[in-house]
Order: sequence, then structure tokens, then C-alpha cells
Amino acid sequence: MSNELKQEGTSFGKRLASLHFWNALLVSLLVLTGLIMYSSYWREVLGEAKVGIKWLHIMIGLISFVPLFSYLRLLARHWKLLKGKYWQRVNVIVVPLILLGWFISGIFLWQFQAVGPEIVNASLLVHDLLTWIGLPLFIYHSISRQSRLRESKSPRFTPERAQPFYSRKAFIRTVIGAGLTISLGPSLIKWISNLGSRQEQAAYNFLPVPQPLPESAPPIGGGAIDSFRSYSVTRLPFFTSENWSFTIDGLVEKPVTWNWEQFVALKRSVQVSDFHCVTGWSVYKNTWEGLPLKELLERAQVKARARVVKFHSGDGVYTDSLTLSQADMDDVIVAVLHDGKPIPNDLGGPVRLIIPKMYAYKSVKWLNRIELIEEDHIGYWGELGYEHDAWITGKGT
Ligand SMILES: Nc1nc2c(c(=O)[nH]1)N[C@H]1C(S)=C(S)[C@@H](COP(=O)(O)O)O[C@H]1N2
Ligand SMILES: [Mo]
Repeated sequence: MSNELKQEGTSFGKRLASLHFWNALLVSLLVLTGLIMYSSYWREVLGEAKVGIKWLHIMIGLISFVPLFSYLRLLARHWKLLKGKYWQRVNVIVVPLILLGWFISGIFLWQFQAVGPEIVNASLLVHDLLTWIGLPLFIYHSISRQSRLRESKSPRFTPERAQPFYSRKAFIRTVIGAGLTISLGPSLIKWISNLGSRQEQAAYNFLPVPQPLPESAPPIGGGAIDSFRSYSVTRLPFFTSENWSFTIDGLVEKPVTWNWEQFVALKRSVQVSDFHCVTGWSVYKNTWEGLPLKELLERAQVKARARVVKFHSGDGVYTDSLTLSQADMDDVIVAVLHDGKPIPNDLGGPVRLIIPKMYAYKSVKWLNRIELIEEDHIGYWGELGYEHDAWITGKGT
């Protein structure tokens, strides 16, 4: 919205300036909370408070509809006033479109269970795309307006008029600057300091390397569509074939602990399934090879008293559980290979749980212990308010 209009001092100009201020403030806060959610550094530091950040983002997002809606009602009049100002006219169309796109896709992402994976996937794409278009535009806009303002500090530009306007801008600029530094700074430093050791981290430290069955290579599902967004609430744990083991214990007749060599010698089978994260991304047609949970439980001989299967991650933090009847589903698999290749460390390798009919937060990475218990156990995300029974919309029972 134009400076010129505001300096005219008309009430219409004042309304536009005020809407512009509130919108800039809300968008700054959305960018701040959005980037914090995106950053793996903050994910680790915030711990459980990350759920609060998500709620804040949703709330601010909902509130941001107020200035957007108010502006849309003024748009026609503003448009007329901008006669001949080509770029400003482009602006007053493009900016509300970006905001509206963010808003609508945000609503779907928020209501992921109601709309199902396909709409959520599309919404995440739109939300991300608009962020990578909108964010640079937004930063460019706030910097260029700032310098335009400085240029216009002629003697006629009286301090009385400049002061409140400037302080609002300075405020927004501080929020943006602080937001970018806080949310991206640590990730950037971490990324730079990791540059040297990246190769090393990617190495697969397990010998013997598990050999894929004929159904896995080439993958019977034709190969996964799209890729995983590596997500971990902790720092990545590292294992090698020397220090890794897999245990089944608790209420079983035959508790067992395998080392890596013994574990890869067990008979595996292959299945194809889709993988859906609640944040909106999915990976379709994964060919997983591993040990059906059912068979592992039969082997350990579950005691009659047991009700629940608890899964422990080697990260020492993450857990989840299934009831015994859920654990009886044929497609629940303790996976060792994905599309014929060993599961890399950042995606939960060497061994992760796969429950195709439930959201991916039930898919415990670095799985190394299965414990049979009597009482129910609420897992990591269940404790943070997500549904304990994470059935995917349209796929559940
Ligand atoms: N141990 C552990 N398992 C985990 C998680 C985690 O943070 N730690 N994140 C869960 C979530 S929310 C998702 S979406 C998937 C992500 O799997 P990926 O990192 O292989 O993409 O793992 C699930 N299993
Ligand atoms: Mo997730």
C-alpha cells in the first residue's frame, strides 16, 4: 500500500496503512513460528513446547484473516486509485492471493484428519511453495520500503509525521530480523559445521549388509513415489553392527535378544504400502522388506496377561504402542529394507516399525526393543495431544 496515499492523510489512506501494519505484524509472526517449526535445531531445543508453537501458528493464521478480509473489501477502491501504477496493481493482486493461498492451505493442514492425505499433500505443496515465493517478496518489500522512506527524509518530511510511522516499521523490521536470526541462524551454523562430516553420517554401519529378496529388488511396488522428510524429535542416534541389538521382552514366554548378524539371518517378507505424516507429506508405494510383527510375537510367545505391544526407539526418548489386536494386522512390519536398500540412519535405520493403516508418528524409528505389557502405554505424540489410535482417514477400521 502506498506511502503517497498515507502521506496524503486521507482516512482511506490511514485505513490502508493500518491494515498494512497489522498484516505485516501477523505475517512476521507467522514467518517466525513457521520457520521455527521447520528448523530441526528448534525442534530439538523446544521439546514438547513445539506443540505450543504449532498452536500459536494456527491461531495467528486464523486471526490474519481479519486484515486480509478487510483489505479485500477495500480492494476495488484501492485499485481505482492506483490507475497507471502498473507494479502497484500487480502487487495488490499478488499479495492477497499469496495470503489467501497460505490461509486456505493452512486450514486444510490444520484439519488434516478431516480432509485426508491427498488434499493435505496438495495443501502442504501450496503452503511451502507460497512460502518460498512469499518470504523473499516479503523481505524485499520491507527492506525496499525502508530505504524509500529514508530517501524521502527531505526537510519537508517533518519528524512529527515520520516518527510513529517509522517506529512501526522499525518494529516490524526488528520482528523480521529477530525471526530470521532465531529460526534460521542455528540451523545455518549447524549445517555449516556439519558440512565436513556429512559423508560420514550417511554411511551404513551394518555388516553383513542385508540382501534383498527378489520382490524387493527391483521393488514390487515399482519404487516409492516422493521422498521422506527426515524428522526426529531427538539428535540422530548412531548404531553399528557392533553395538546394536534387538530385544523382545516383558510378558512373553521366550524373551529374546538378537545381535545384528542373527537379526539379518531371520526370514523376511515384502509388502507395499503408503506412508503419511500428519504434517501433510506422504510417500506412496513403498516396498518394505522386514519381519512381520505378528511373526515376531508368535516366536516370543506372548503371555495371556499381555494386552499391549510397546515399541522402544534406540534414541532413548521415542516410544509408541499398539493393542495386541492392532498388532495382529498382517501389514505391520519391522522393516529392514526400503525399495531393496538398507534403511539409512536418518530415516530410522537399521530397523524401523511400519504401520501402514496409521499415521507415520506411530512408525518408531531406530526400533530396538518390543516389550509386552499389561496396561496401555501412550506414545510420544499421544502424550502431546495427537490421537493414540492414529488411523488414517478413509483407511481406518
Ligand atoms: N524414534 C523416532 N521415531 C519417529 C519419529 C521421531 O522423531 N523419532 N518421528 C515420527 C514421525 S512424526 C514421522 S512423520 C516419521 C518420519 O520418518 P522419516 O524421518 O523417515 O521421514 O517417523 C516417526 N518415527
Ligand atoms: Mo510426522
